Amino acid sequence: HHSCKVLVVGGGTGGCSMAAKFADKFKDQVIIVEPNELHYYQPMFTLIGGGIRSFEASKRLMRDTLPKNAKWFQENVMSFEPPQNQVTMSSGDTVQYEIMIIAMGLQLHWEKIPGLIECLKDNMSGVCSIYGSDTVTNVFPKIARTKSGTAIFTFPNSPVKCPGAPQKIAYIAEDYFRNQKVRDNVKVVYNTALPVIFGVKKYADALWDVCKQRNITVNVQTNLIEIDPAKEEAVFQKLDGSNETFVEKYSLLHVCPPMGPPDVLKKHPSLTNEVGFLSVDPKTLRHTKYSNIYGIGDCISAPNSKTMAAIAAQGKVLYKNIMDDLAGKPMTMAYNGYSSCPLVTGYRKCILAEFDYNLKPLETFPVDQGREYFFTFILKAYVFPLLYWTLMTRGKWDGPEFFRKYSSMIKKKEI
Ligand code: FAD
Ligand code: UQ1
Repeated sequence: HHSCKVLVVGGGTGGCSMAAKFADKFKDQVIIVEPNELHYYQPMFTLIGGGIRSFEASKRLMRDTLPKNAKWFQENVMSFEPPQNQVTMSSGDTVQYEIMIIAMGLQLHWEKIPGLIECLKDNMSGVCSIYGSDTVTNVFPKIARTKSGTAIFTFPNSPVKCPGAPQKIAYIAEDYFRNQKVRDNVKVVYNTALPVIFGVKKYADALWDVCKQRNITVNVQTNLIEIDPAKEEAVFQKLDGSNETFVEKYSLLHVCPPMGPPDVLKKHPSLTNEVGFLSVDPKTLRHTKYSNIYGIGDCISAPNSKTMAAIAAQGKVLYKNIMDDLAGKPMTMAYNGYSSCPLVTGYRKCILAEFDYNLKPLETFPVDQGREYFFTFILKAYVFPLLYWTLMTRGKWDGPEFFRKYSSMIKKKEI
């Protein structure tokens, strides 16, 4: 039975970066509970799917990624006992904490689409997904094999991590078909359960233009509900109130699976909101009921877009707020909902969306980021991964706020 000053549940992006920050401050007083042997840089999965980066570049040993001056238990948290400031791990051991940070991410629900799991396992089927560490390497071979028919890309009826990724892979595949001179024989379709192509109007307008120019069919309020592997047919349901279903034949089907908060969290209604996300104040990121519990990343109730870029901004706020609180001072920092999504639109271009809780653009660079650029593609493919492994996992990357302030000064001087 163990105890610590700061307990971090989950050693992914949010957990690792927060553990690193606190382990620097409180040496050997931080415990991380994380079951996985490997740590993935998930934003690279999109590029692996496009044959742009290697799977190897996306993964490291968890042991080499988590901070050395913290204690790691390679286990699952099985239950929370907040009144006792305690969690129980898979071994049956308990950990007591002064402060707990929950960073458990999202759970993928492959099982919610009948037919999906068996199709993904079948190398000969046209069904693939960049969302799983065990499915991502199959994506590029399946795209490369597609020479005719319909390539369908889906977005589910649930919150997802990196809501741009399901369409990025569509743009990359479309570009690939073009380069391979098979584009005329392949119909490219993006079917999304959402009523919009993207939540922020400025970037949505830009993406509609991309789709129109490149003859990509976009169907909104169109939700994948089943796959028939034998017939190579996907079943969709319209979410426009009619609930009508229809089938579409595919030669390639890229699926973004439904997602939701981890089951372990859902078991504890006192910790979550009505749909099972960790209930935190959207500004301070402190739990709404328990004052020594905090949350970061994909598992929290804050209504930001769930990305790594958001976590960088959240981490800065969370660290400062917890330090203030420990010092008996009021919390002074508020998270503004910053999130960012590098919308890769082809092999050499990208629209770098950045925005806040109000879905208003909040751009870093002194250019119009609603347009496609090569430099933003280079950032996404080569600079952000480097930033991640060298700075963010060590608790030393708080997002581009500093650059943003600097470039808005440049912009103002221009006027
Ligand atoms: P995760 O990093 O998923 O970590 C959660 C951790 O909690 C896991 O390691 C898990 O093992 C652990 N855990 C779960 N249950 C338990 C338990 N019971 N006990 C202990 N530990 C547990 N973001 C961007 O900013 N830009 C992008 O371009 C981008 N592209 C993406 C593309 C794809 C295909 C994907 C999948 C994601 C992308 N993201 C992107 C999103 C980004 O990767 C995630 O938002 C981020 O990694 C979430 O971090 P997290 O710490 O909340 O969760
Ligand atoms: C970011 O900070 C980040 O974390 C390393 C990402 O993760 C993959 C991102 O995709 C983006 C866009 C950012 C934001 C950074 C800049 C310079 C705009």
